[in-house]
Amino acid sequence: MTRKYKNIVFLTGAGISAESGLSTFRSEDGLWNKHRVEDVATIEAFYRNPDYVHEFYNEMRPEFLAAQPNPAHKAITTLQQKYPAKISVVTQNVDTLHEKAGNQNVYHIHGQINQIVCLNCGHVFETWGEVSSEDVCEQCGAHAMLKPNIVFFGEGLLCMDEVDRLLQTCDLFISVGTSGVVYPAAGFVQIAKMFGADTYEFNMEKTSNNRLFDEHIYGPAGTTLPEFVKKMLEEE
Ligand code: BV8
Repeated sequence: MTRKYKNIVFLTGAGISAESGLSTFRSEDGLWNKHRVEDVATIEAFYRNPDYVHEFYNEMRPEFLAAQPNPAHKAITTLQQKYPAKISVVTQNVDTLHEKAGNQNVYHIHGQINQIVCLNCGHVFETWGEVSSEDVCEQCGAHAMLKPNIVFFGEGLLCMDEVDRLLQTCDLFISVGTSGVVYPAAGFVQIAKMFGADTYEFNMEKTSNNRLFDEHIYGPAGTTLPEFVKKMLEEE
């Protein structure tokens, strides 16, 4: 790696939080093997049975609140503090481990588990507690209109205007811990590549997007990403 980068974009998935003890989605013991996606993570499921979906996220919140960032999250903070470039984190994760690690410029394109949105007025508020369809919106008072501020299948992504701009101006695109099966996030590497970025994939194994990356670094991100950042800073 000899190029001096000016605009770096990380795309992270559940794999970067695996070493913090949070389940991924599509591994053998993943979240989606315990629940049918269509029962908990689609907008139709939410309208069909809001309390079943609320319960799914109510149960997840305490674990997410207790989880601590691992060396992979912290390596991004180190790079942001020491490498002279604009470094952004586009995450599919709904946990707050990037923030807990001190990462800046974090964009949660699939939302956040500690945020609730009112479908009546659009007000977003934070809570780590339980939510049900009985609750009313603190802003407009609407009843039974609160939804986890999480992007379900069939819903548009958040922060996409900013993310599009980042992808079109980045010269280094680093994917960490995502299986590359959920769109449009899985297509971000193609946009970055089209605009001239070098592309790196950090994973435990080959992913469906494998051929779109210039470099592949296999192994647990808690080990491989700190090593990569150390090397980048040595060459700086
Ligand atoms: C949209 C919310 C339009 C819940 C999530 C047919 C073809 C193509 C696309 C589609 C299609 N039919 C429908 C679609 C679109 C659909 C989609 O992509 N479906 C796929 C499944 C076929 N996408 C959507 O619906 C999106 N919306 O398109 O809207 C639109 C536009 C405008 C207006 C209206 C509508 C919405 C997508 C978001 C869905 N919500 N989650 C929740 O998070 O609780 S997706 C869910 O998957 C999570 O958000 C998660 O972040 C995301 C991706 O999963 P990963 O993070 O990659 O996790 P996974 O377990 O899969 O992989 C972990 C990886 O880590 C593995 O590779 C593993 O090897 C690696 N790993 C593990 N440990 C480590 C590690 N790596 C390194 N170190 C380790 N230690």
